[in-house]
Amino acid sequence: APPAVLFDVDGTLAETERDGHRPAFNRAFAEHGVAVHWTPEHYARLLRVTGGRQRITADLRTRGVPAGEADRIAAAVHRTKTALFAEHARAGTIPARPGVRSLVADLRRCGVRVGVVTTGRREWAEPLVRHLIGDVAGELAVAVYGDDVTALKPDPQAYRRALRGLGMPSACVVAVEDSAPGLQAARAAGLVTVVVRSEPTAGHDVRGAALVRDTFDGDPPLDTALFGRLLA
Ligand code: XBP
Ligand code: MG
Repeated sequence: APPAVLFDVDGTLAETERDGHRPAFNRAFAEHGVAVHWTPEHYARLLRVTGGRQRITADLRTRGVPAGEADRIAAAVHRTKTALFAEHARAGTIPARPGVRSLVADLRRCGVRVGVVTTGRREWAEPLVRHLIGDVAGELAVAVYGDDVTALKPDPQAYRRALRGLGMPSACVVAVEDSAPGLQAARAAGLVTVVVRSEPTAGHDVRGAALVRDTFDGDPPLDTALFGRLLA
């Protein structure tokens, strides 16, 4: 069996984008009097830019807002978005993707260490992860957030940090991701990666994944034995 499995958060543990992040961005735009509203279709394209603040800046730039002003607006709007989504996450009402909890339970029963690697902000990600699969004070072996790194996914920095936290070489660890940038980050850190595609990442190029699924349920089941075979 693999000694550790590292899970991405957004799109992997939960479908956070559609009912979570996107409405929070839109509410934050409205609160700041910024005349921008992201539709699901537009937002799916914007997900190519990782990091919420960077995503806002990129969108404003395409609307002709000068760089300095775009950065300033993005910082303010993103602060509000982060607070709004953190409140949502703390309420504990965001469900895990079907099959996630049973996979994590199976891994733990077999002695596999479980961690999370996200480049989203700690302010919302920590409470969300706590409700879904626990925290580092309890059952999580390691947790890396966007605040812990200087370069977001697809940069491998967050995964390298998690490996240091685990004290394990990449050869003993499987990553679970839903997106192309996440897969690139994990692969660049040397990890065997399982991709379970989510709603907004259905069309992503995920070549290089050891296994690609559209759901956590399915045949053969994603379990400790299957993850172990991927490392063998
Ligand atoms: C998720 C993201 C994040 C969230 C927003 O990517 O791209 O930017 O959409 O989070 P991944 P913040 O699943 O690969 O981690 O607003 O906190 O940046
Ligand atoms: Mg993701």
